Amino acid sequence: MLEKKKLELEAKANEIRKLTIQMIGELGTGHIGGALSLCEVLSVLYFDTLNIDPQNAKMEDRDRFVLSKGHGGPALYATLALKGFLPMEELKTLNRPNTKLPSHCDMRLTNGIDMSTGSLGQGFSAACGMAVAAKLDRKDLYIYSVIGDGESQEGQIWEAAMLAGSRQLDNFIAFTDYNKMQLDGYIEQVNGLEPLNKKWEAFGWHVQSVDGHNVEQIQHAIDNAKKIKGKPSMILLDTIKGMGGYFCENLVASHNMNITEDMWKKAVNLLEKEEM
Ligand SMILES: Cc1ncc(C[n+]2csc(CCOP(=O)(O)OP(=O)(O)O)c2C)c(N)n1
Ligand SMILES: [Mg+2]
Repeated sequence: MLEKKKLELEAKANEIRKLTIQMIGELGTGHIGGALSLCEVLSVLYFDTLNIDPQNAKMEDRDRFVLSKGHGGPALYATLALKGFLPMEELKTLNRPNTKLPSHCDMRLTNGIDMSTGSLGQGFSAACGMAVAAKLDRKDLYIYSVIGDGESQEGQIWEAAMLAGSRQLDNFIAFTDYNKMQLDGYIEQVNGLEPLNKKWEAFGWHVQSVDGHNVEQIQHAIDNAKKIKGKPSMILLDTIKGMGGYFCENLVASHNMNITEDMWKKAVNLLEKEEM
């Protein structure tokens, strides 16, 4: 990756992170931990990978992105605003009455959202169906989806995984936000996933593991995935829940927490200082 591109994607990830902290902070509560672990993958997808057009959000042959862990919505809204799908001012309406930006993604409300999600496991199955449909229609496009590690404890994930492997959906590229925590505990204590790479491989997937906060590694893994024929791809993102928020980083309680004005403003200031 060119140095210029890398710096651009890192800067976008930082913008997404700061906006996410501000949005949830202004609201005073929300799923901050699982939103902040997504910033780098969203930056790479929206500012490098996806064939999408903010002027034509429903373009028929666009790539699709499904945030299956729908509670990460705020980070995706920040990304969509930076990309031009939403006015920036709209971010202030997060999860307020009559908003178009509910805490969990809703395709009926938000420009640029391809699937309503929040009931864990369902988004990934819908994404798998989109990949089947694209194959049947002989469309030259990719379906991307992010699932959570806690979400991977849902049986429905593995039904879709089995179908994608069996149908050899090489147009389907998925990521696991492997932040080692779910709603109220550590993944390994609640219901361990390891060896996760071998499980995906056994379901017929091509698997890669990368640092989920390194834009270069994520982009490289997507490039590799696109070269694989006859298999869907899983990219395991080694991430930190609450990444970049001084009050929530690597904290189980960051799943859904209350945030004061002091907390979010200090967090944004600290991130701005790091940029200098
Ligand atoms: C079917 C279903 N069961 C339970 C929940 C409640 N829930 C919301 S988020 C969450 C934990 C998800 O953990 P993970 O996928 O690891 O998310 P992250 O760590 O990225 O926030 C749970 C159990 C839900 N949304 N859907
Ligand atoms: Mg998790």
